[in-house]
Amino acid sequence: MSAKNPEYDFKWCPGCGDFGVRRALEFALTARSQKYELPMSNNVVVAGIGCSGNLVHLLEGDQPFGIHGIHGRTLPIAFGIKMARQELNVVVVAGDGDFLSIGAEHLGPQAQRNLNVTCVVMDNGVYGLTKGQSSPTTHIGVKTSSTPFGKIEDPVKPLSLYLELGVSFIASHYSSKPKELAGLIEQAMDHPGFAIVHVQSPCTTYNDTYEALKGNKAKGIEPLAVPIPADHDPTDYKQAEALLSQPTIPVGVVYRAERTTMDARYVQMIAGVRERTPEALAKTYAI
Ligand SMILES: Cc1ncc(C[n+]2csc(CCOP(=O)(O)OP(=O)(O)O)c2C)c(N)n1
Ligand code: SF4
Ligand SMILES: [Mg+2]
Repeated sequence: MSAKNPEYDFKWCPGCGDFGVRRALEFALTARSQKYELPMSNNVVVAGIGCSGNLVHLLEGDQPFGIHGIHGRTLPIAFGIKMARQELNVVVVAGDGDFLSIGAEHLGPQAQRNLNVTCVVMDNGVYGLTKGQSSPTTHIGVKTSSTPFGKIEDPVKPLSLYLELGVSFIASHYSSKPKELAGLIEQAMDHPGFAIVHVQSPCTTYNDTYEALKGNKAKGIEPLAVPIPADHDPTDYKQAEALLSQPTIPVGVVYRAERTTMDARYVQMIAGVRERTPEALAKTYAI
């Protein structure tokens, strides 16, 4: 627990992948503050409810603003902040359940808006906080507390879903390399538009995927997480589609597209609006 939050009663389990994601976010926010000579208070972290969302209480060092909101509603909160305060760097942190189950309905609209926020999704393939129920990314056949005979639904493919919905920056990594992950989060924060960094963040208590992700030579297990080839062009949609058709988990930037952002359009619209008094406005409704 952060020394900044001695009253907050929450601890991650030993080895939880979210520790690495927290470190990566700290690196990325610090680097961004130094690069643009901005105070840490230029950043707002909007957290979902879940073990992952508790990251907002655990950050060390200079503190960004933080909102620990409602399960599944990180994106509406981030949308509100960005529309009111375009100068703030808004970062969403959420779990696979929060972002892809109850919160999934918000993905399409924010992708179409190209809302200029960065989302760091911690995918552990379960609902960790509520004791290990299956989530949208739990694989078929896996036994959890809510699927005692094995899950009978196919899993969601988050990266393909983001691409199909029109998310303009998509990156993927796992939690064990915080410095590398920080680099991706920095790129996502610099991207003008809706950016998602999807992180495999193993839950050591309910779904320990470290060995699968990193592989184990001694046991003949090939790593599931594989660096994206150097010749991959992330601006090419077809190449991104082809990359995501592989059974492995790509590590790096999958896709990137330059499009006008919602906040830029909003500022432009407001600049063109003629100011009117309440009386003049009321008259426009008169019959
Ligand atoms: C509206 C609402 N529905 C359900 C819950 C209960 N709940 C809290 S966390 C959670 C799932 C967390 O899973 P995930 O988002 O994957 O986060 P993790 O704990 O795995 O990091 C659920 C169902 C809630 N708090 N609020
Ligand atoms: S239950 Fe899983 S996700 Fe939650 S703190 Fe423990 S290891 Fe991490
Ligand atoms: Mg989860």
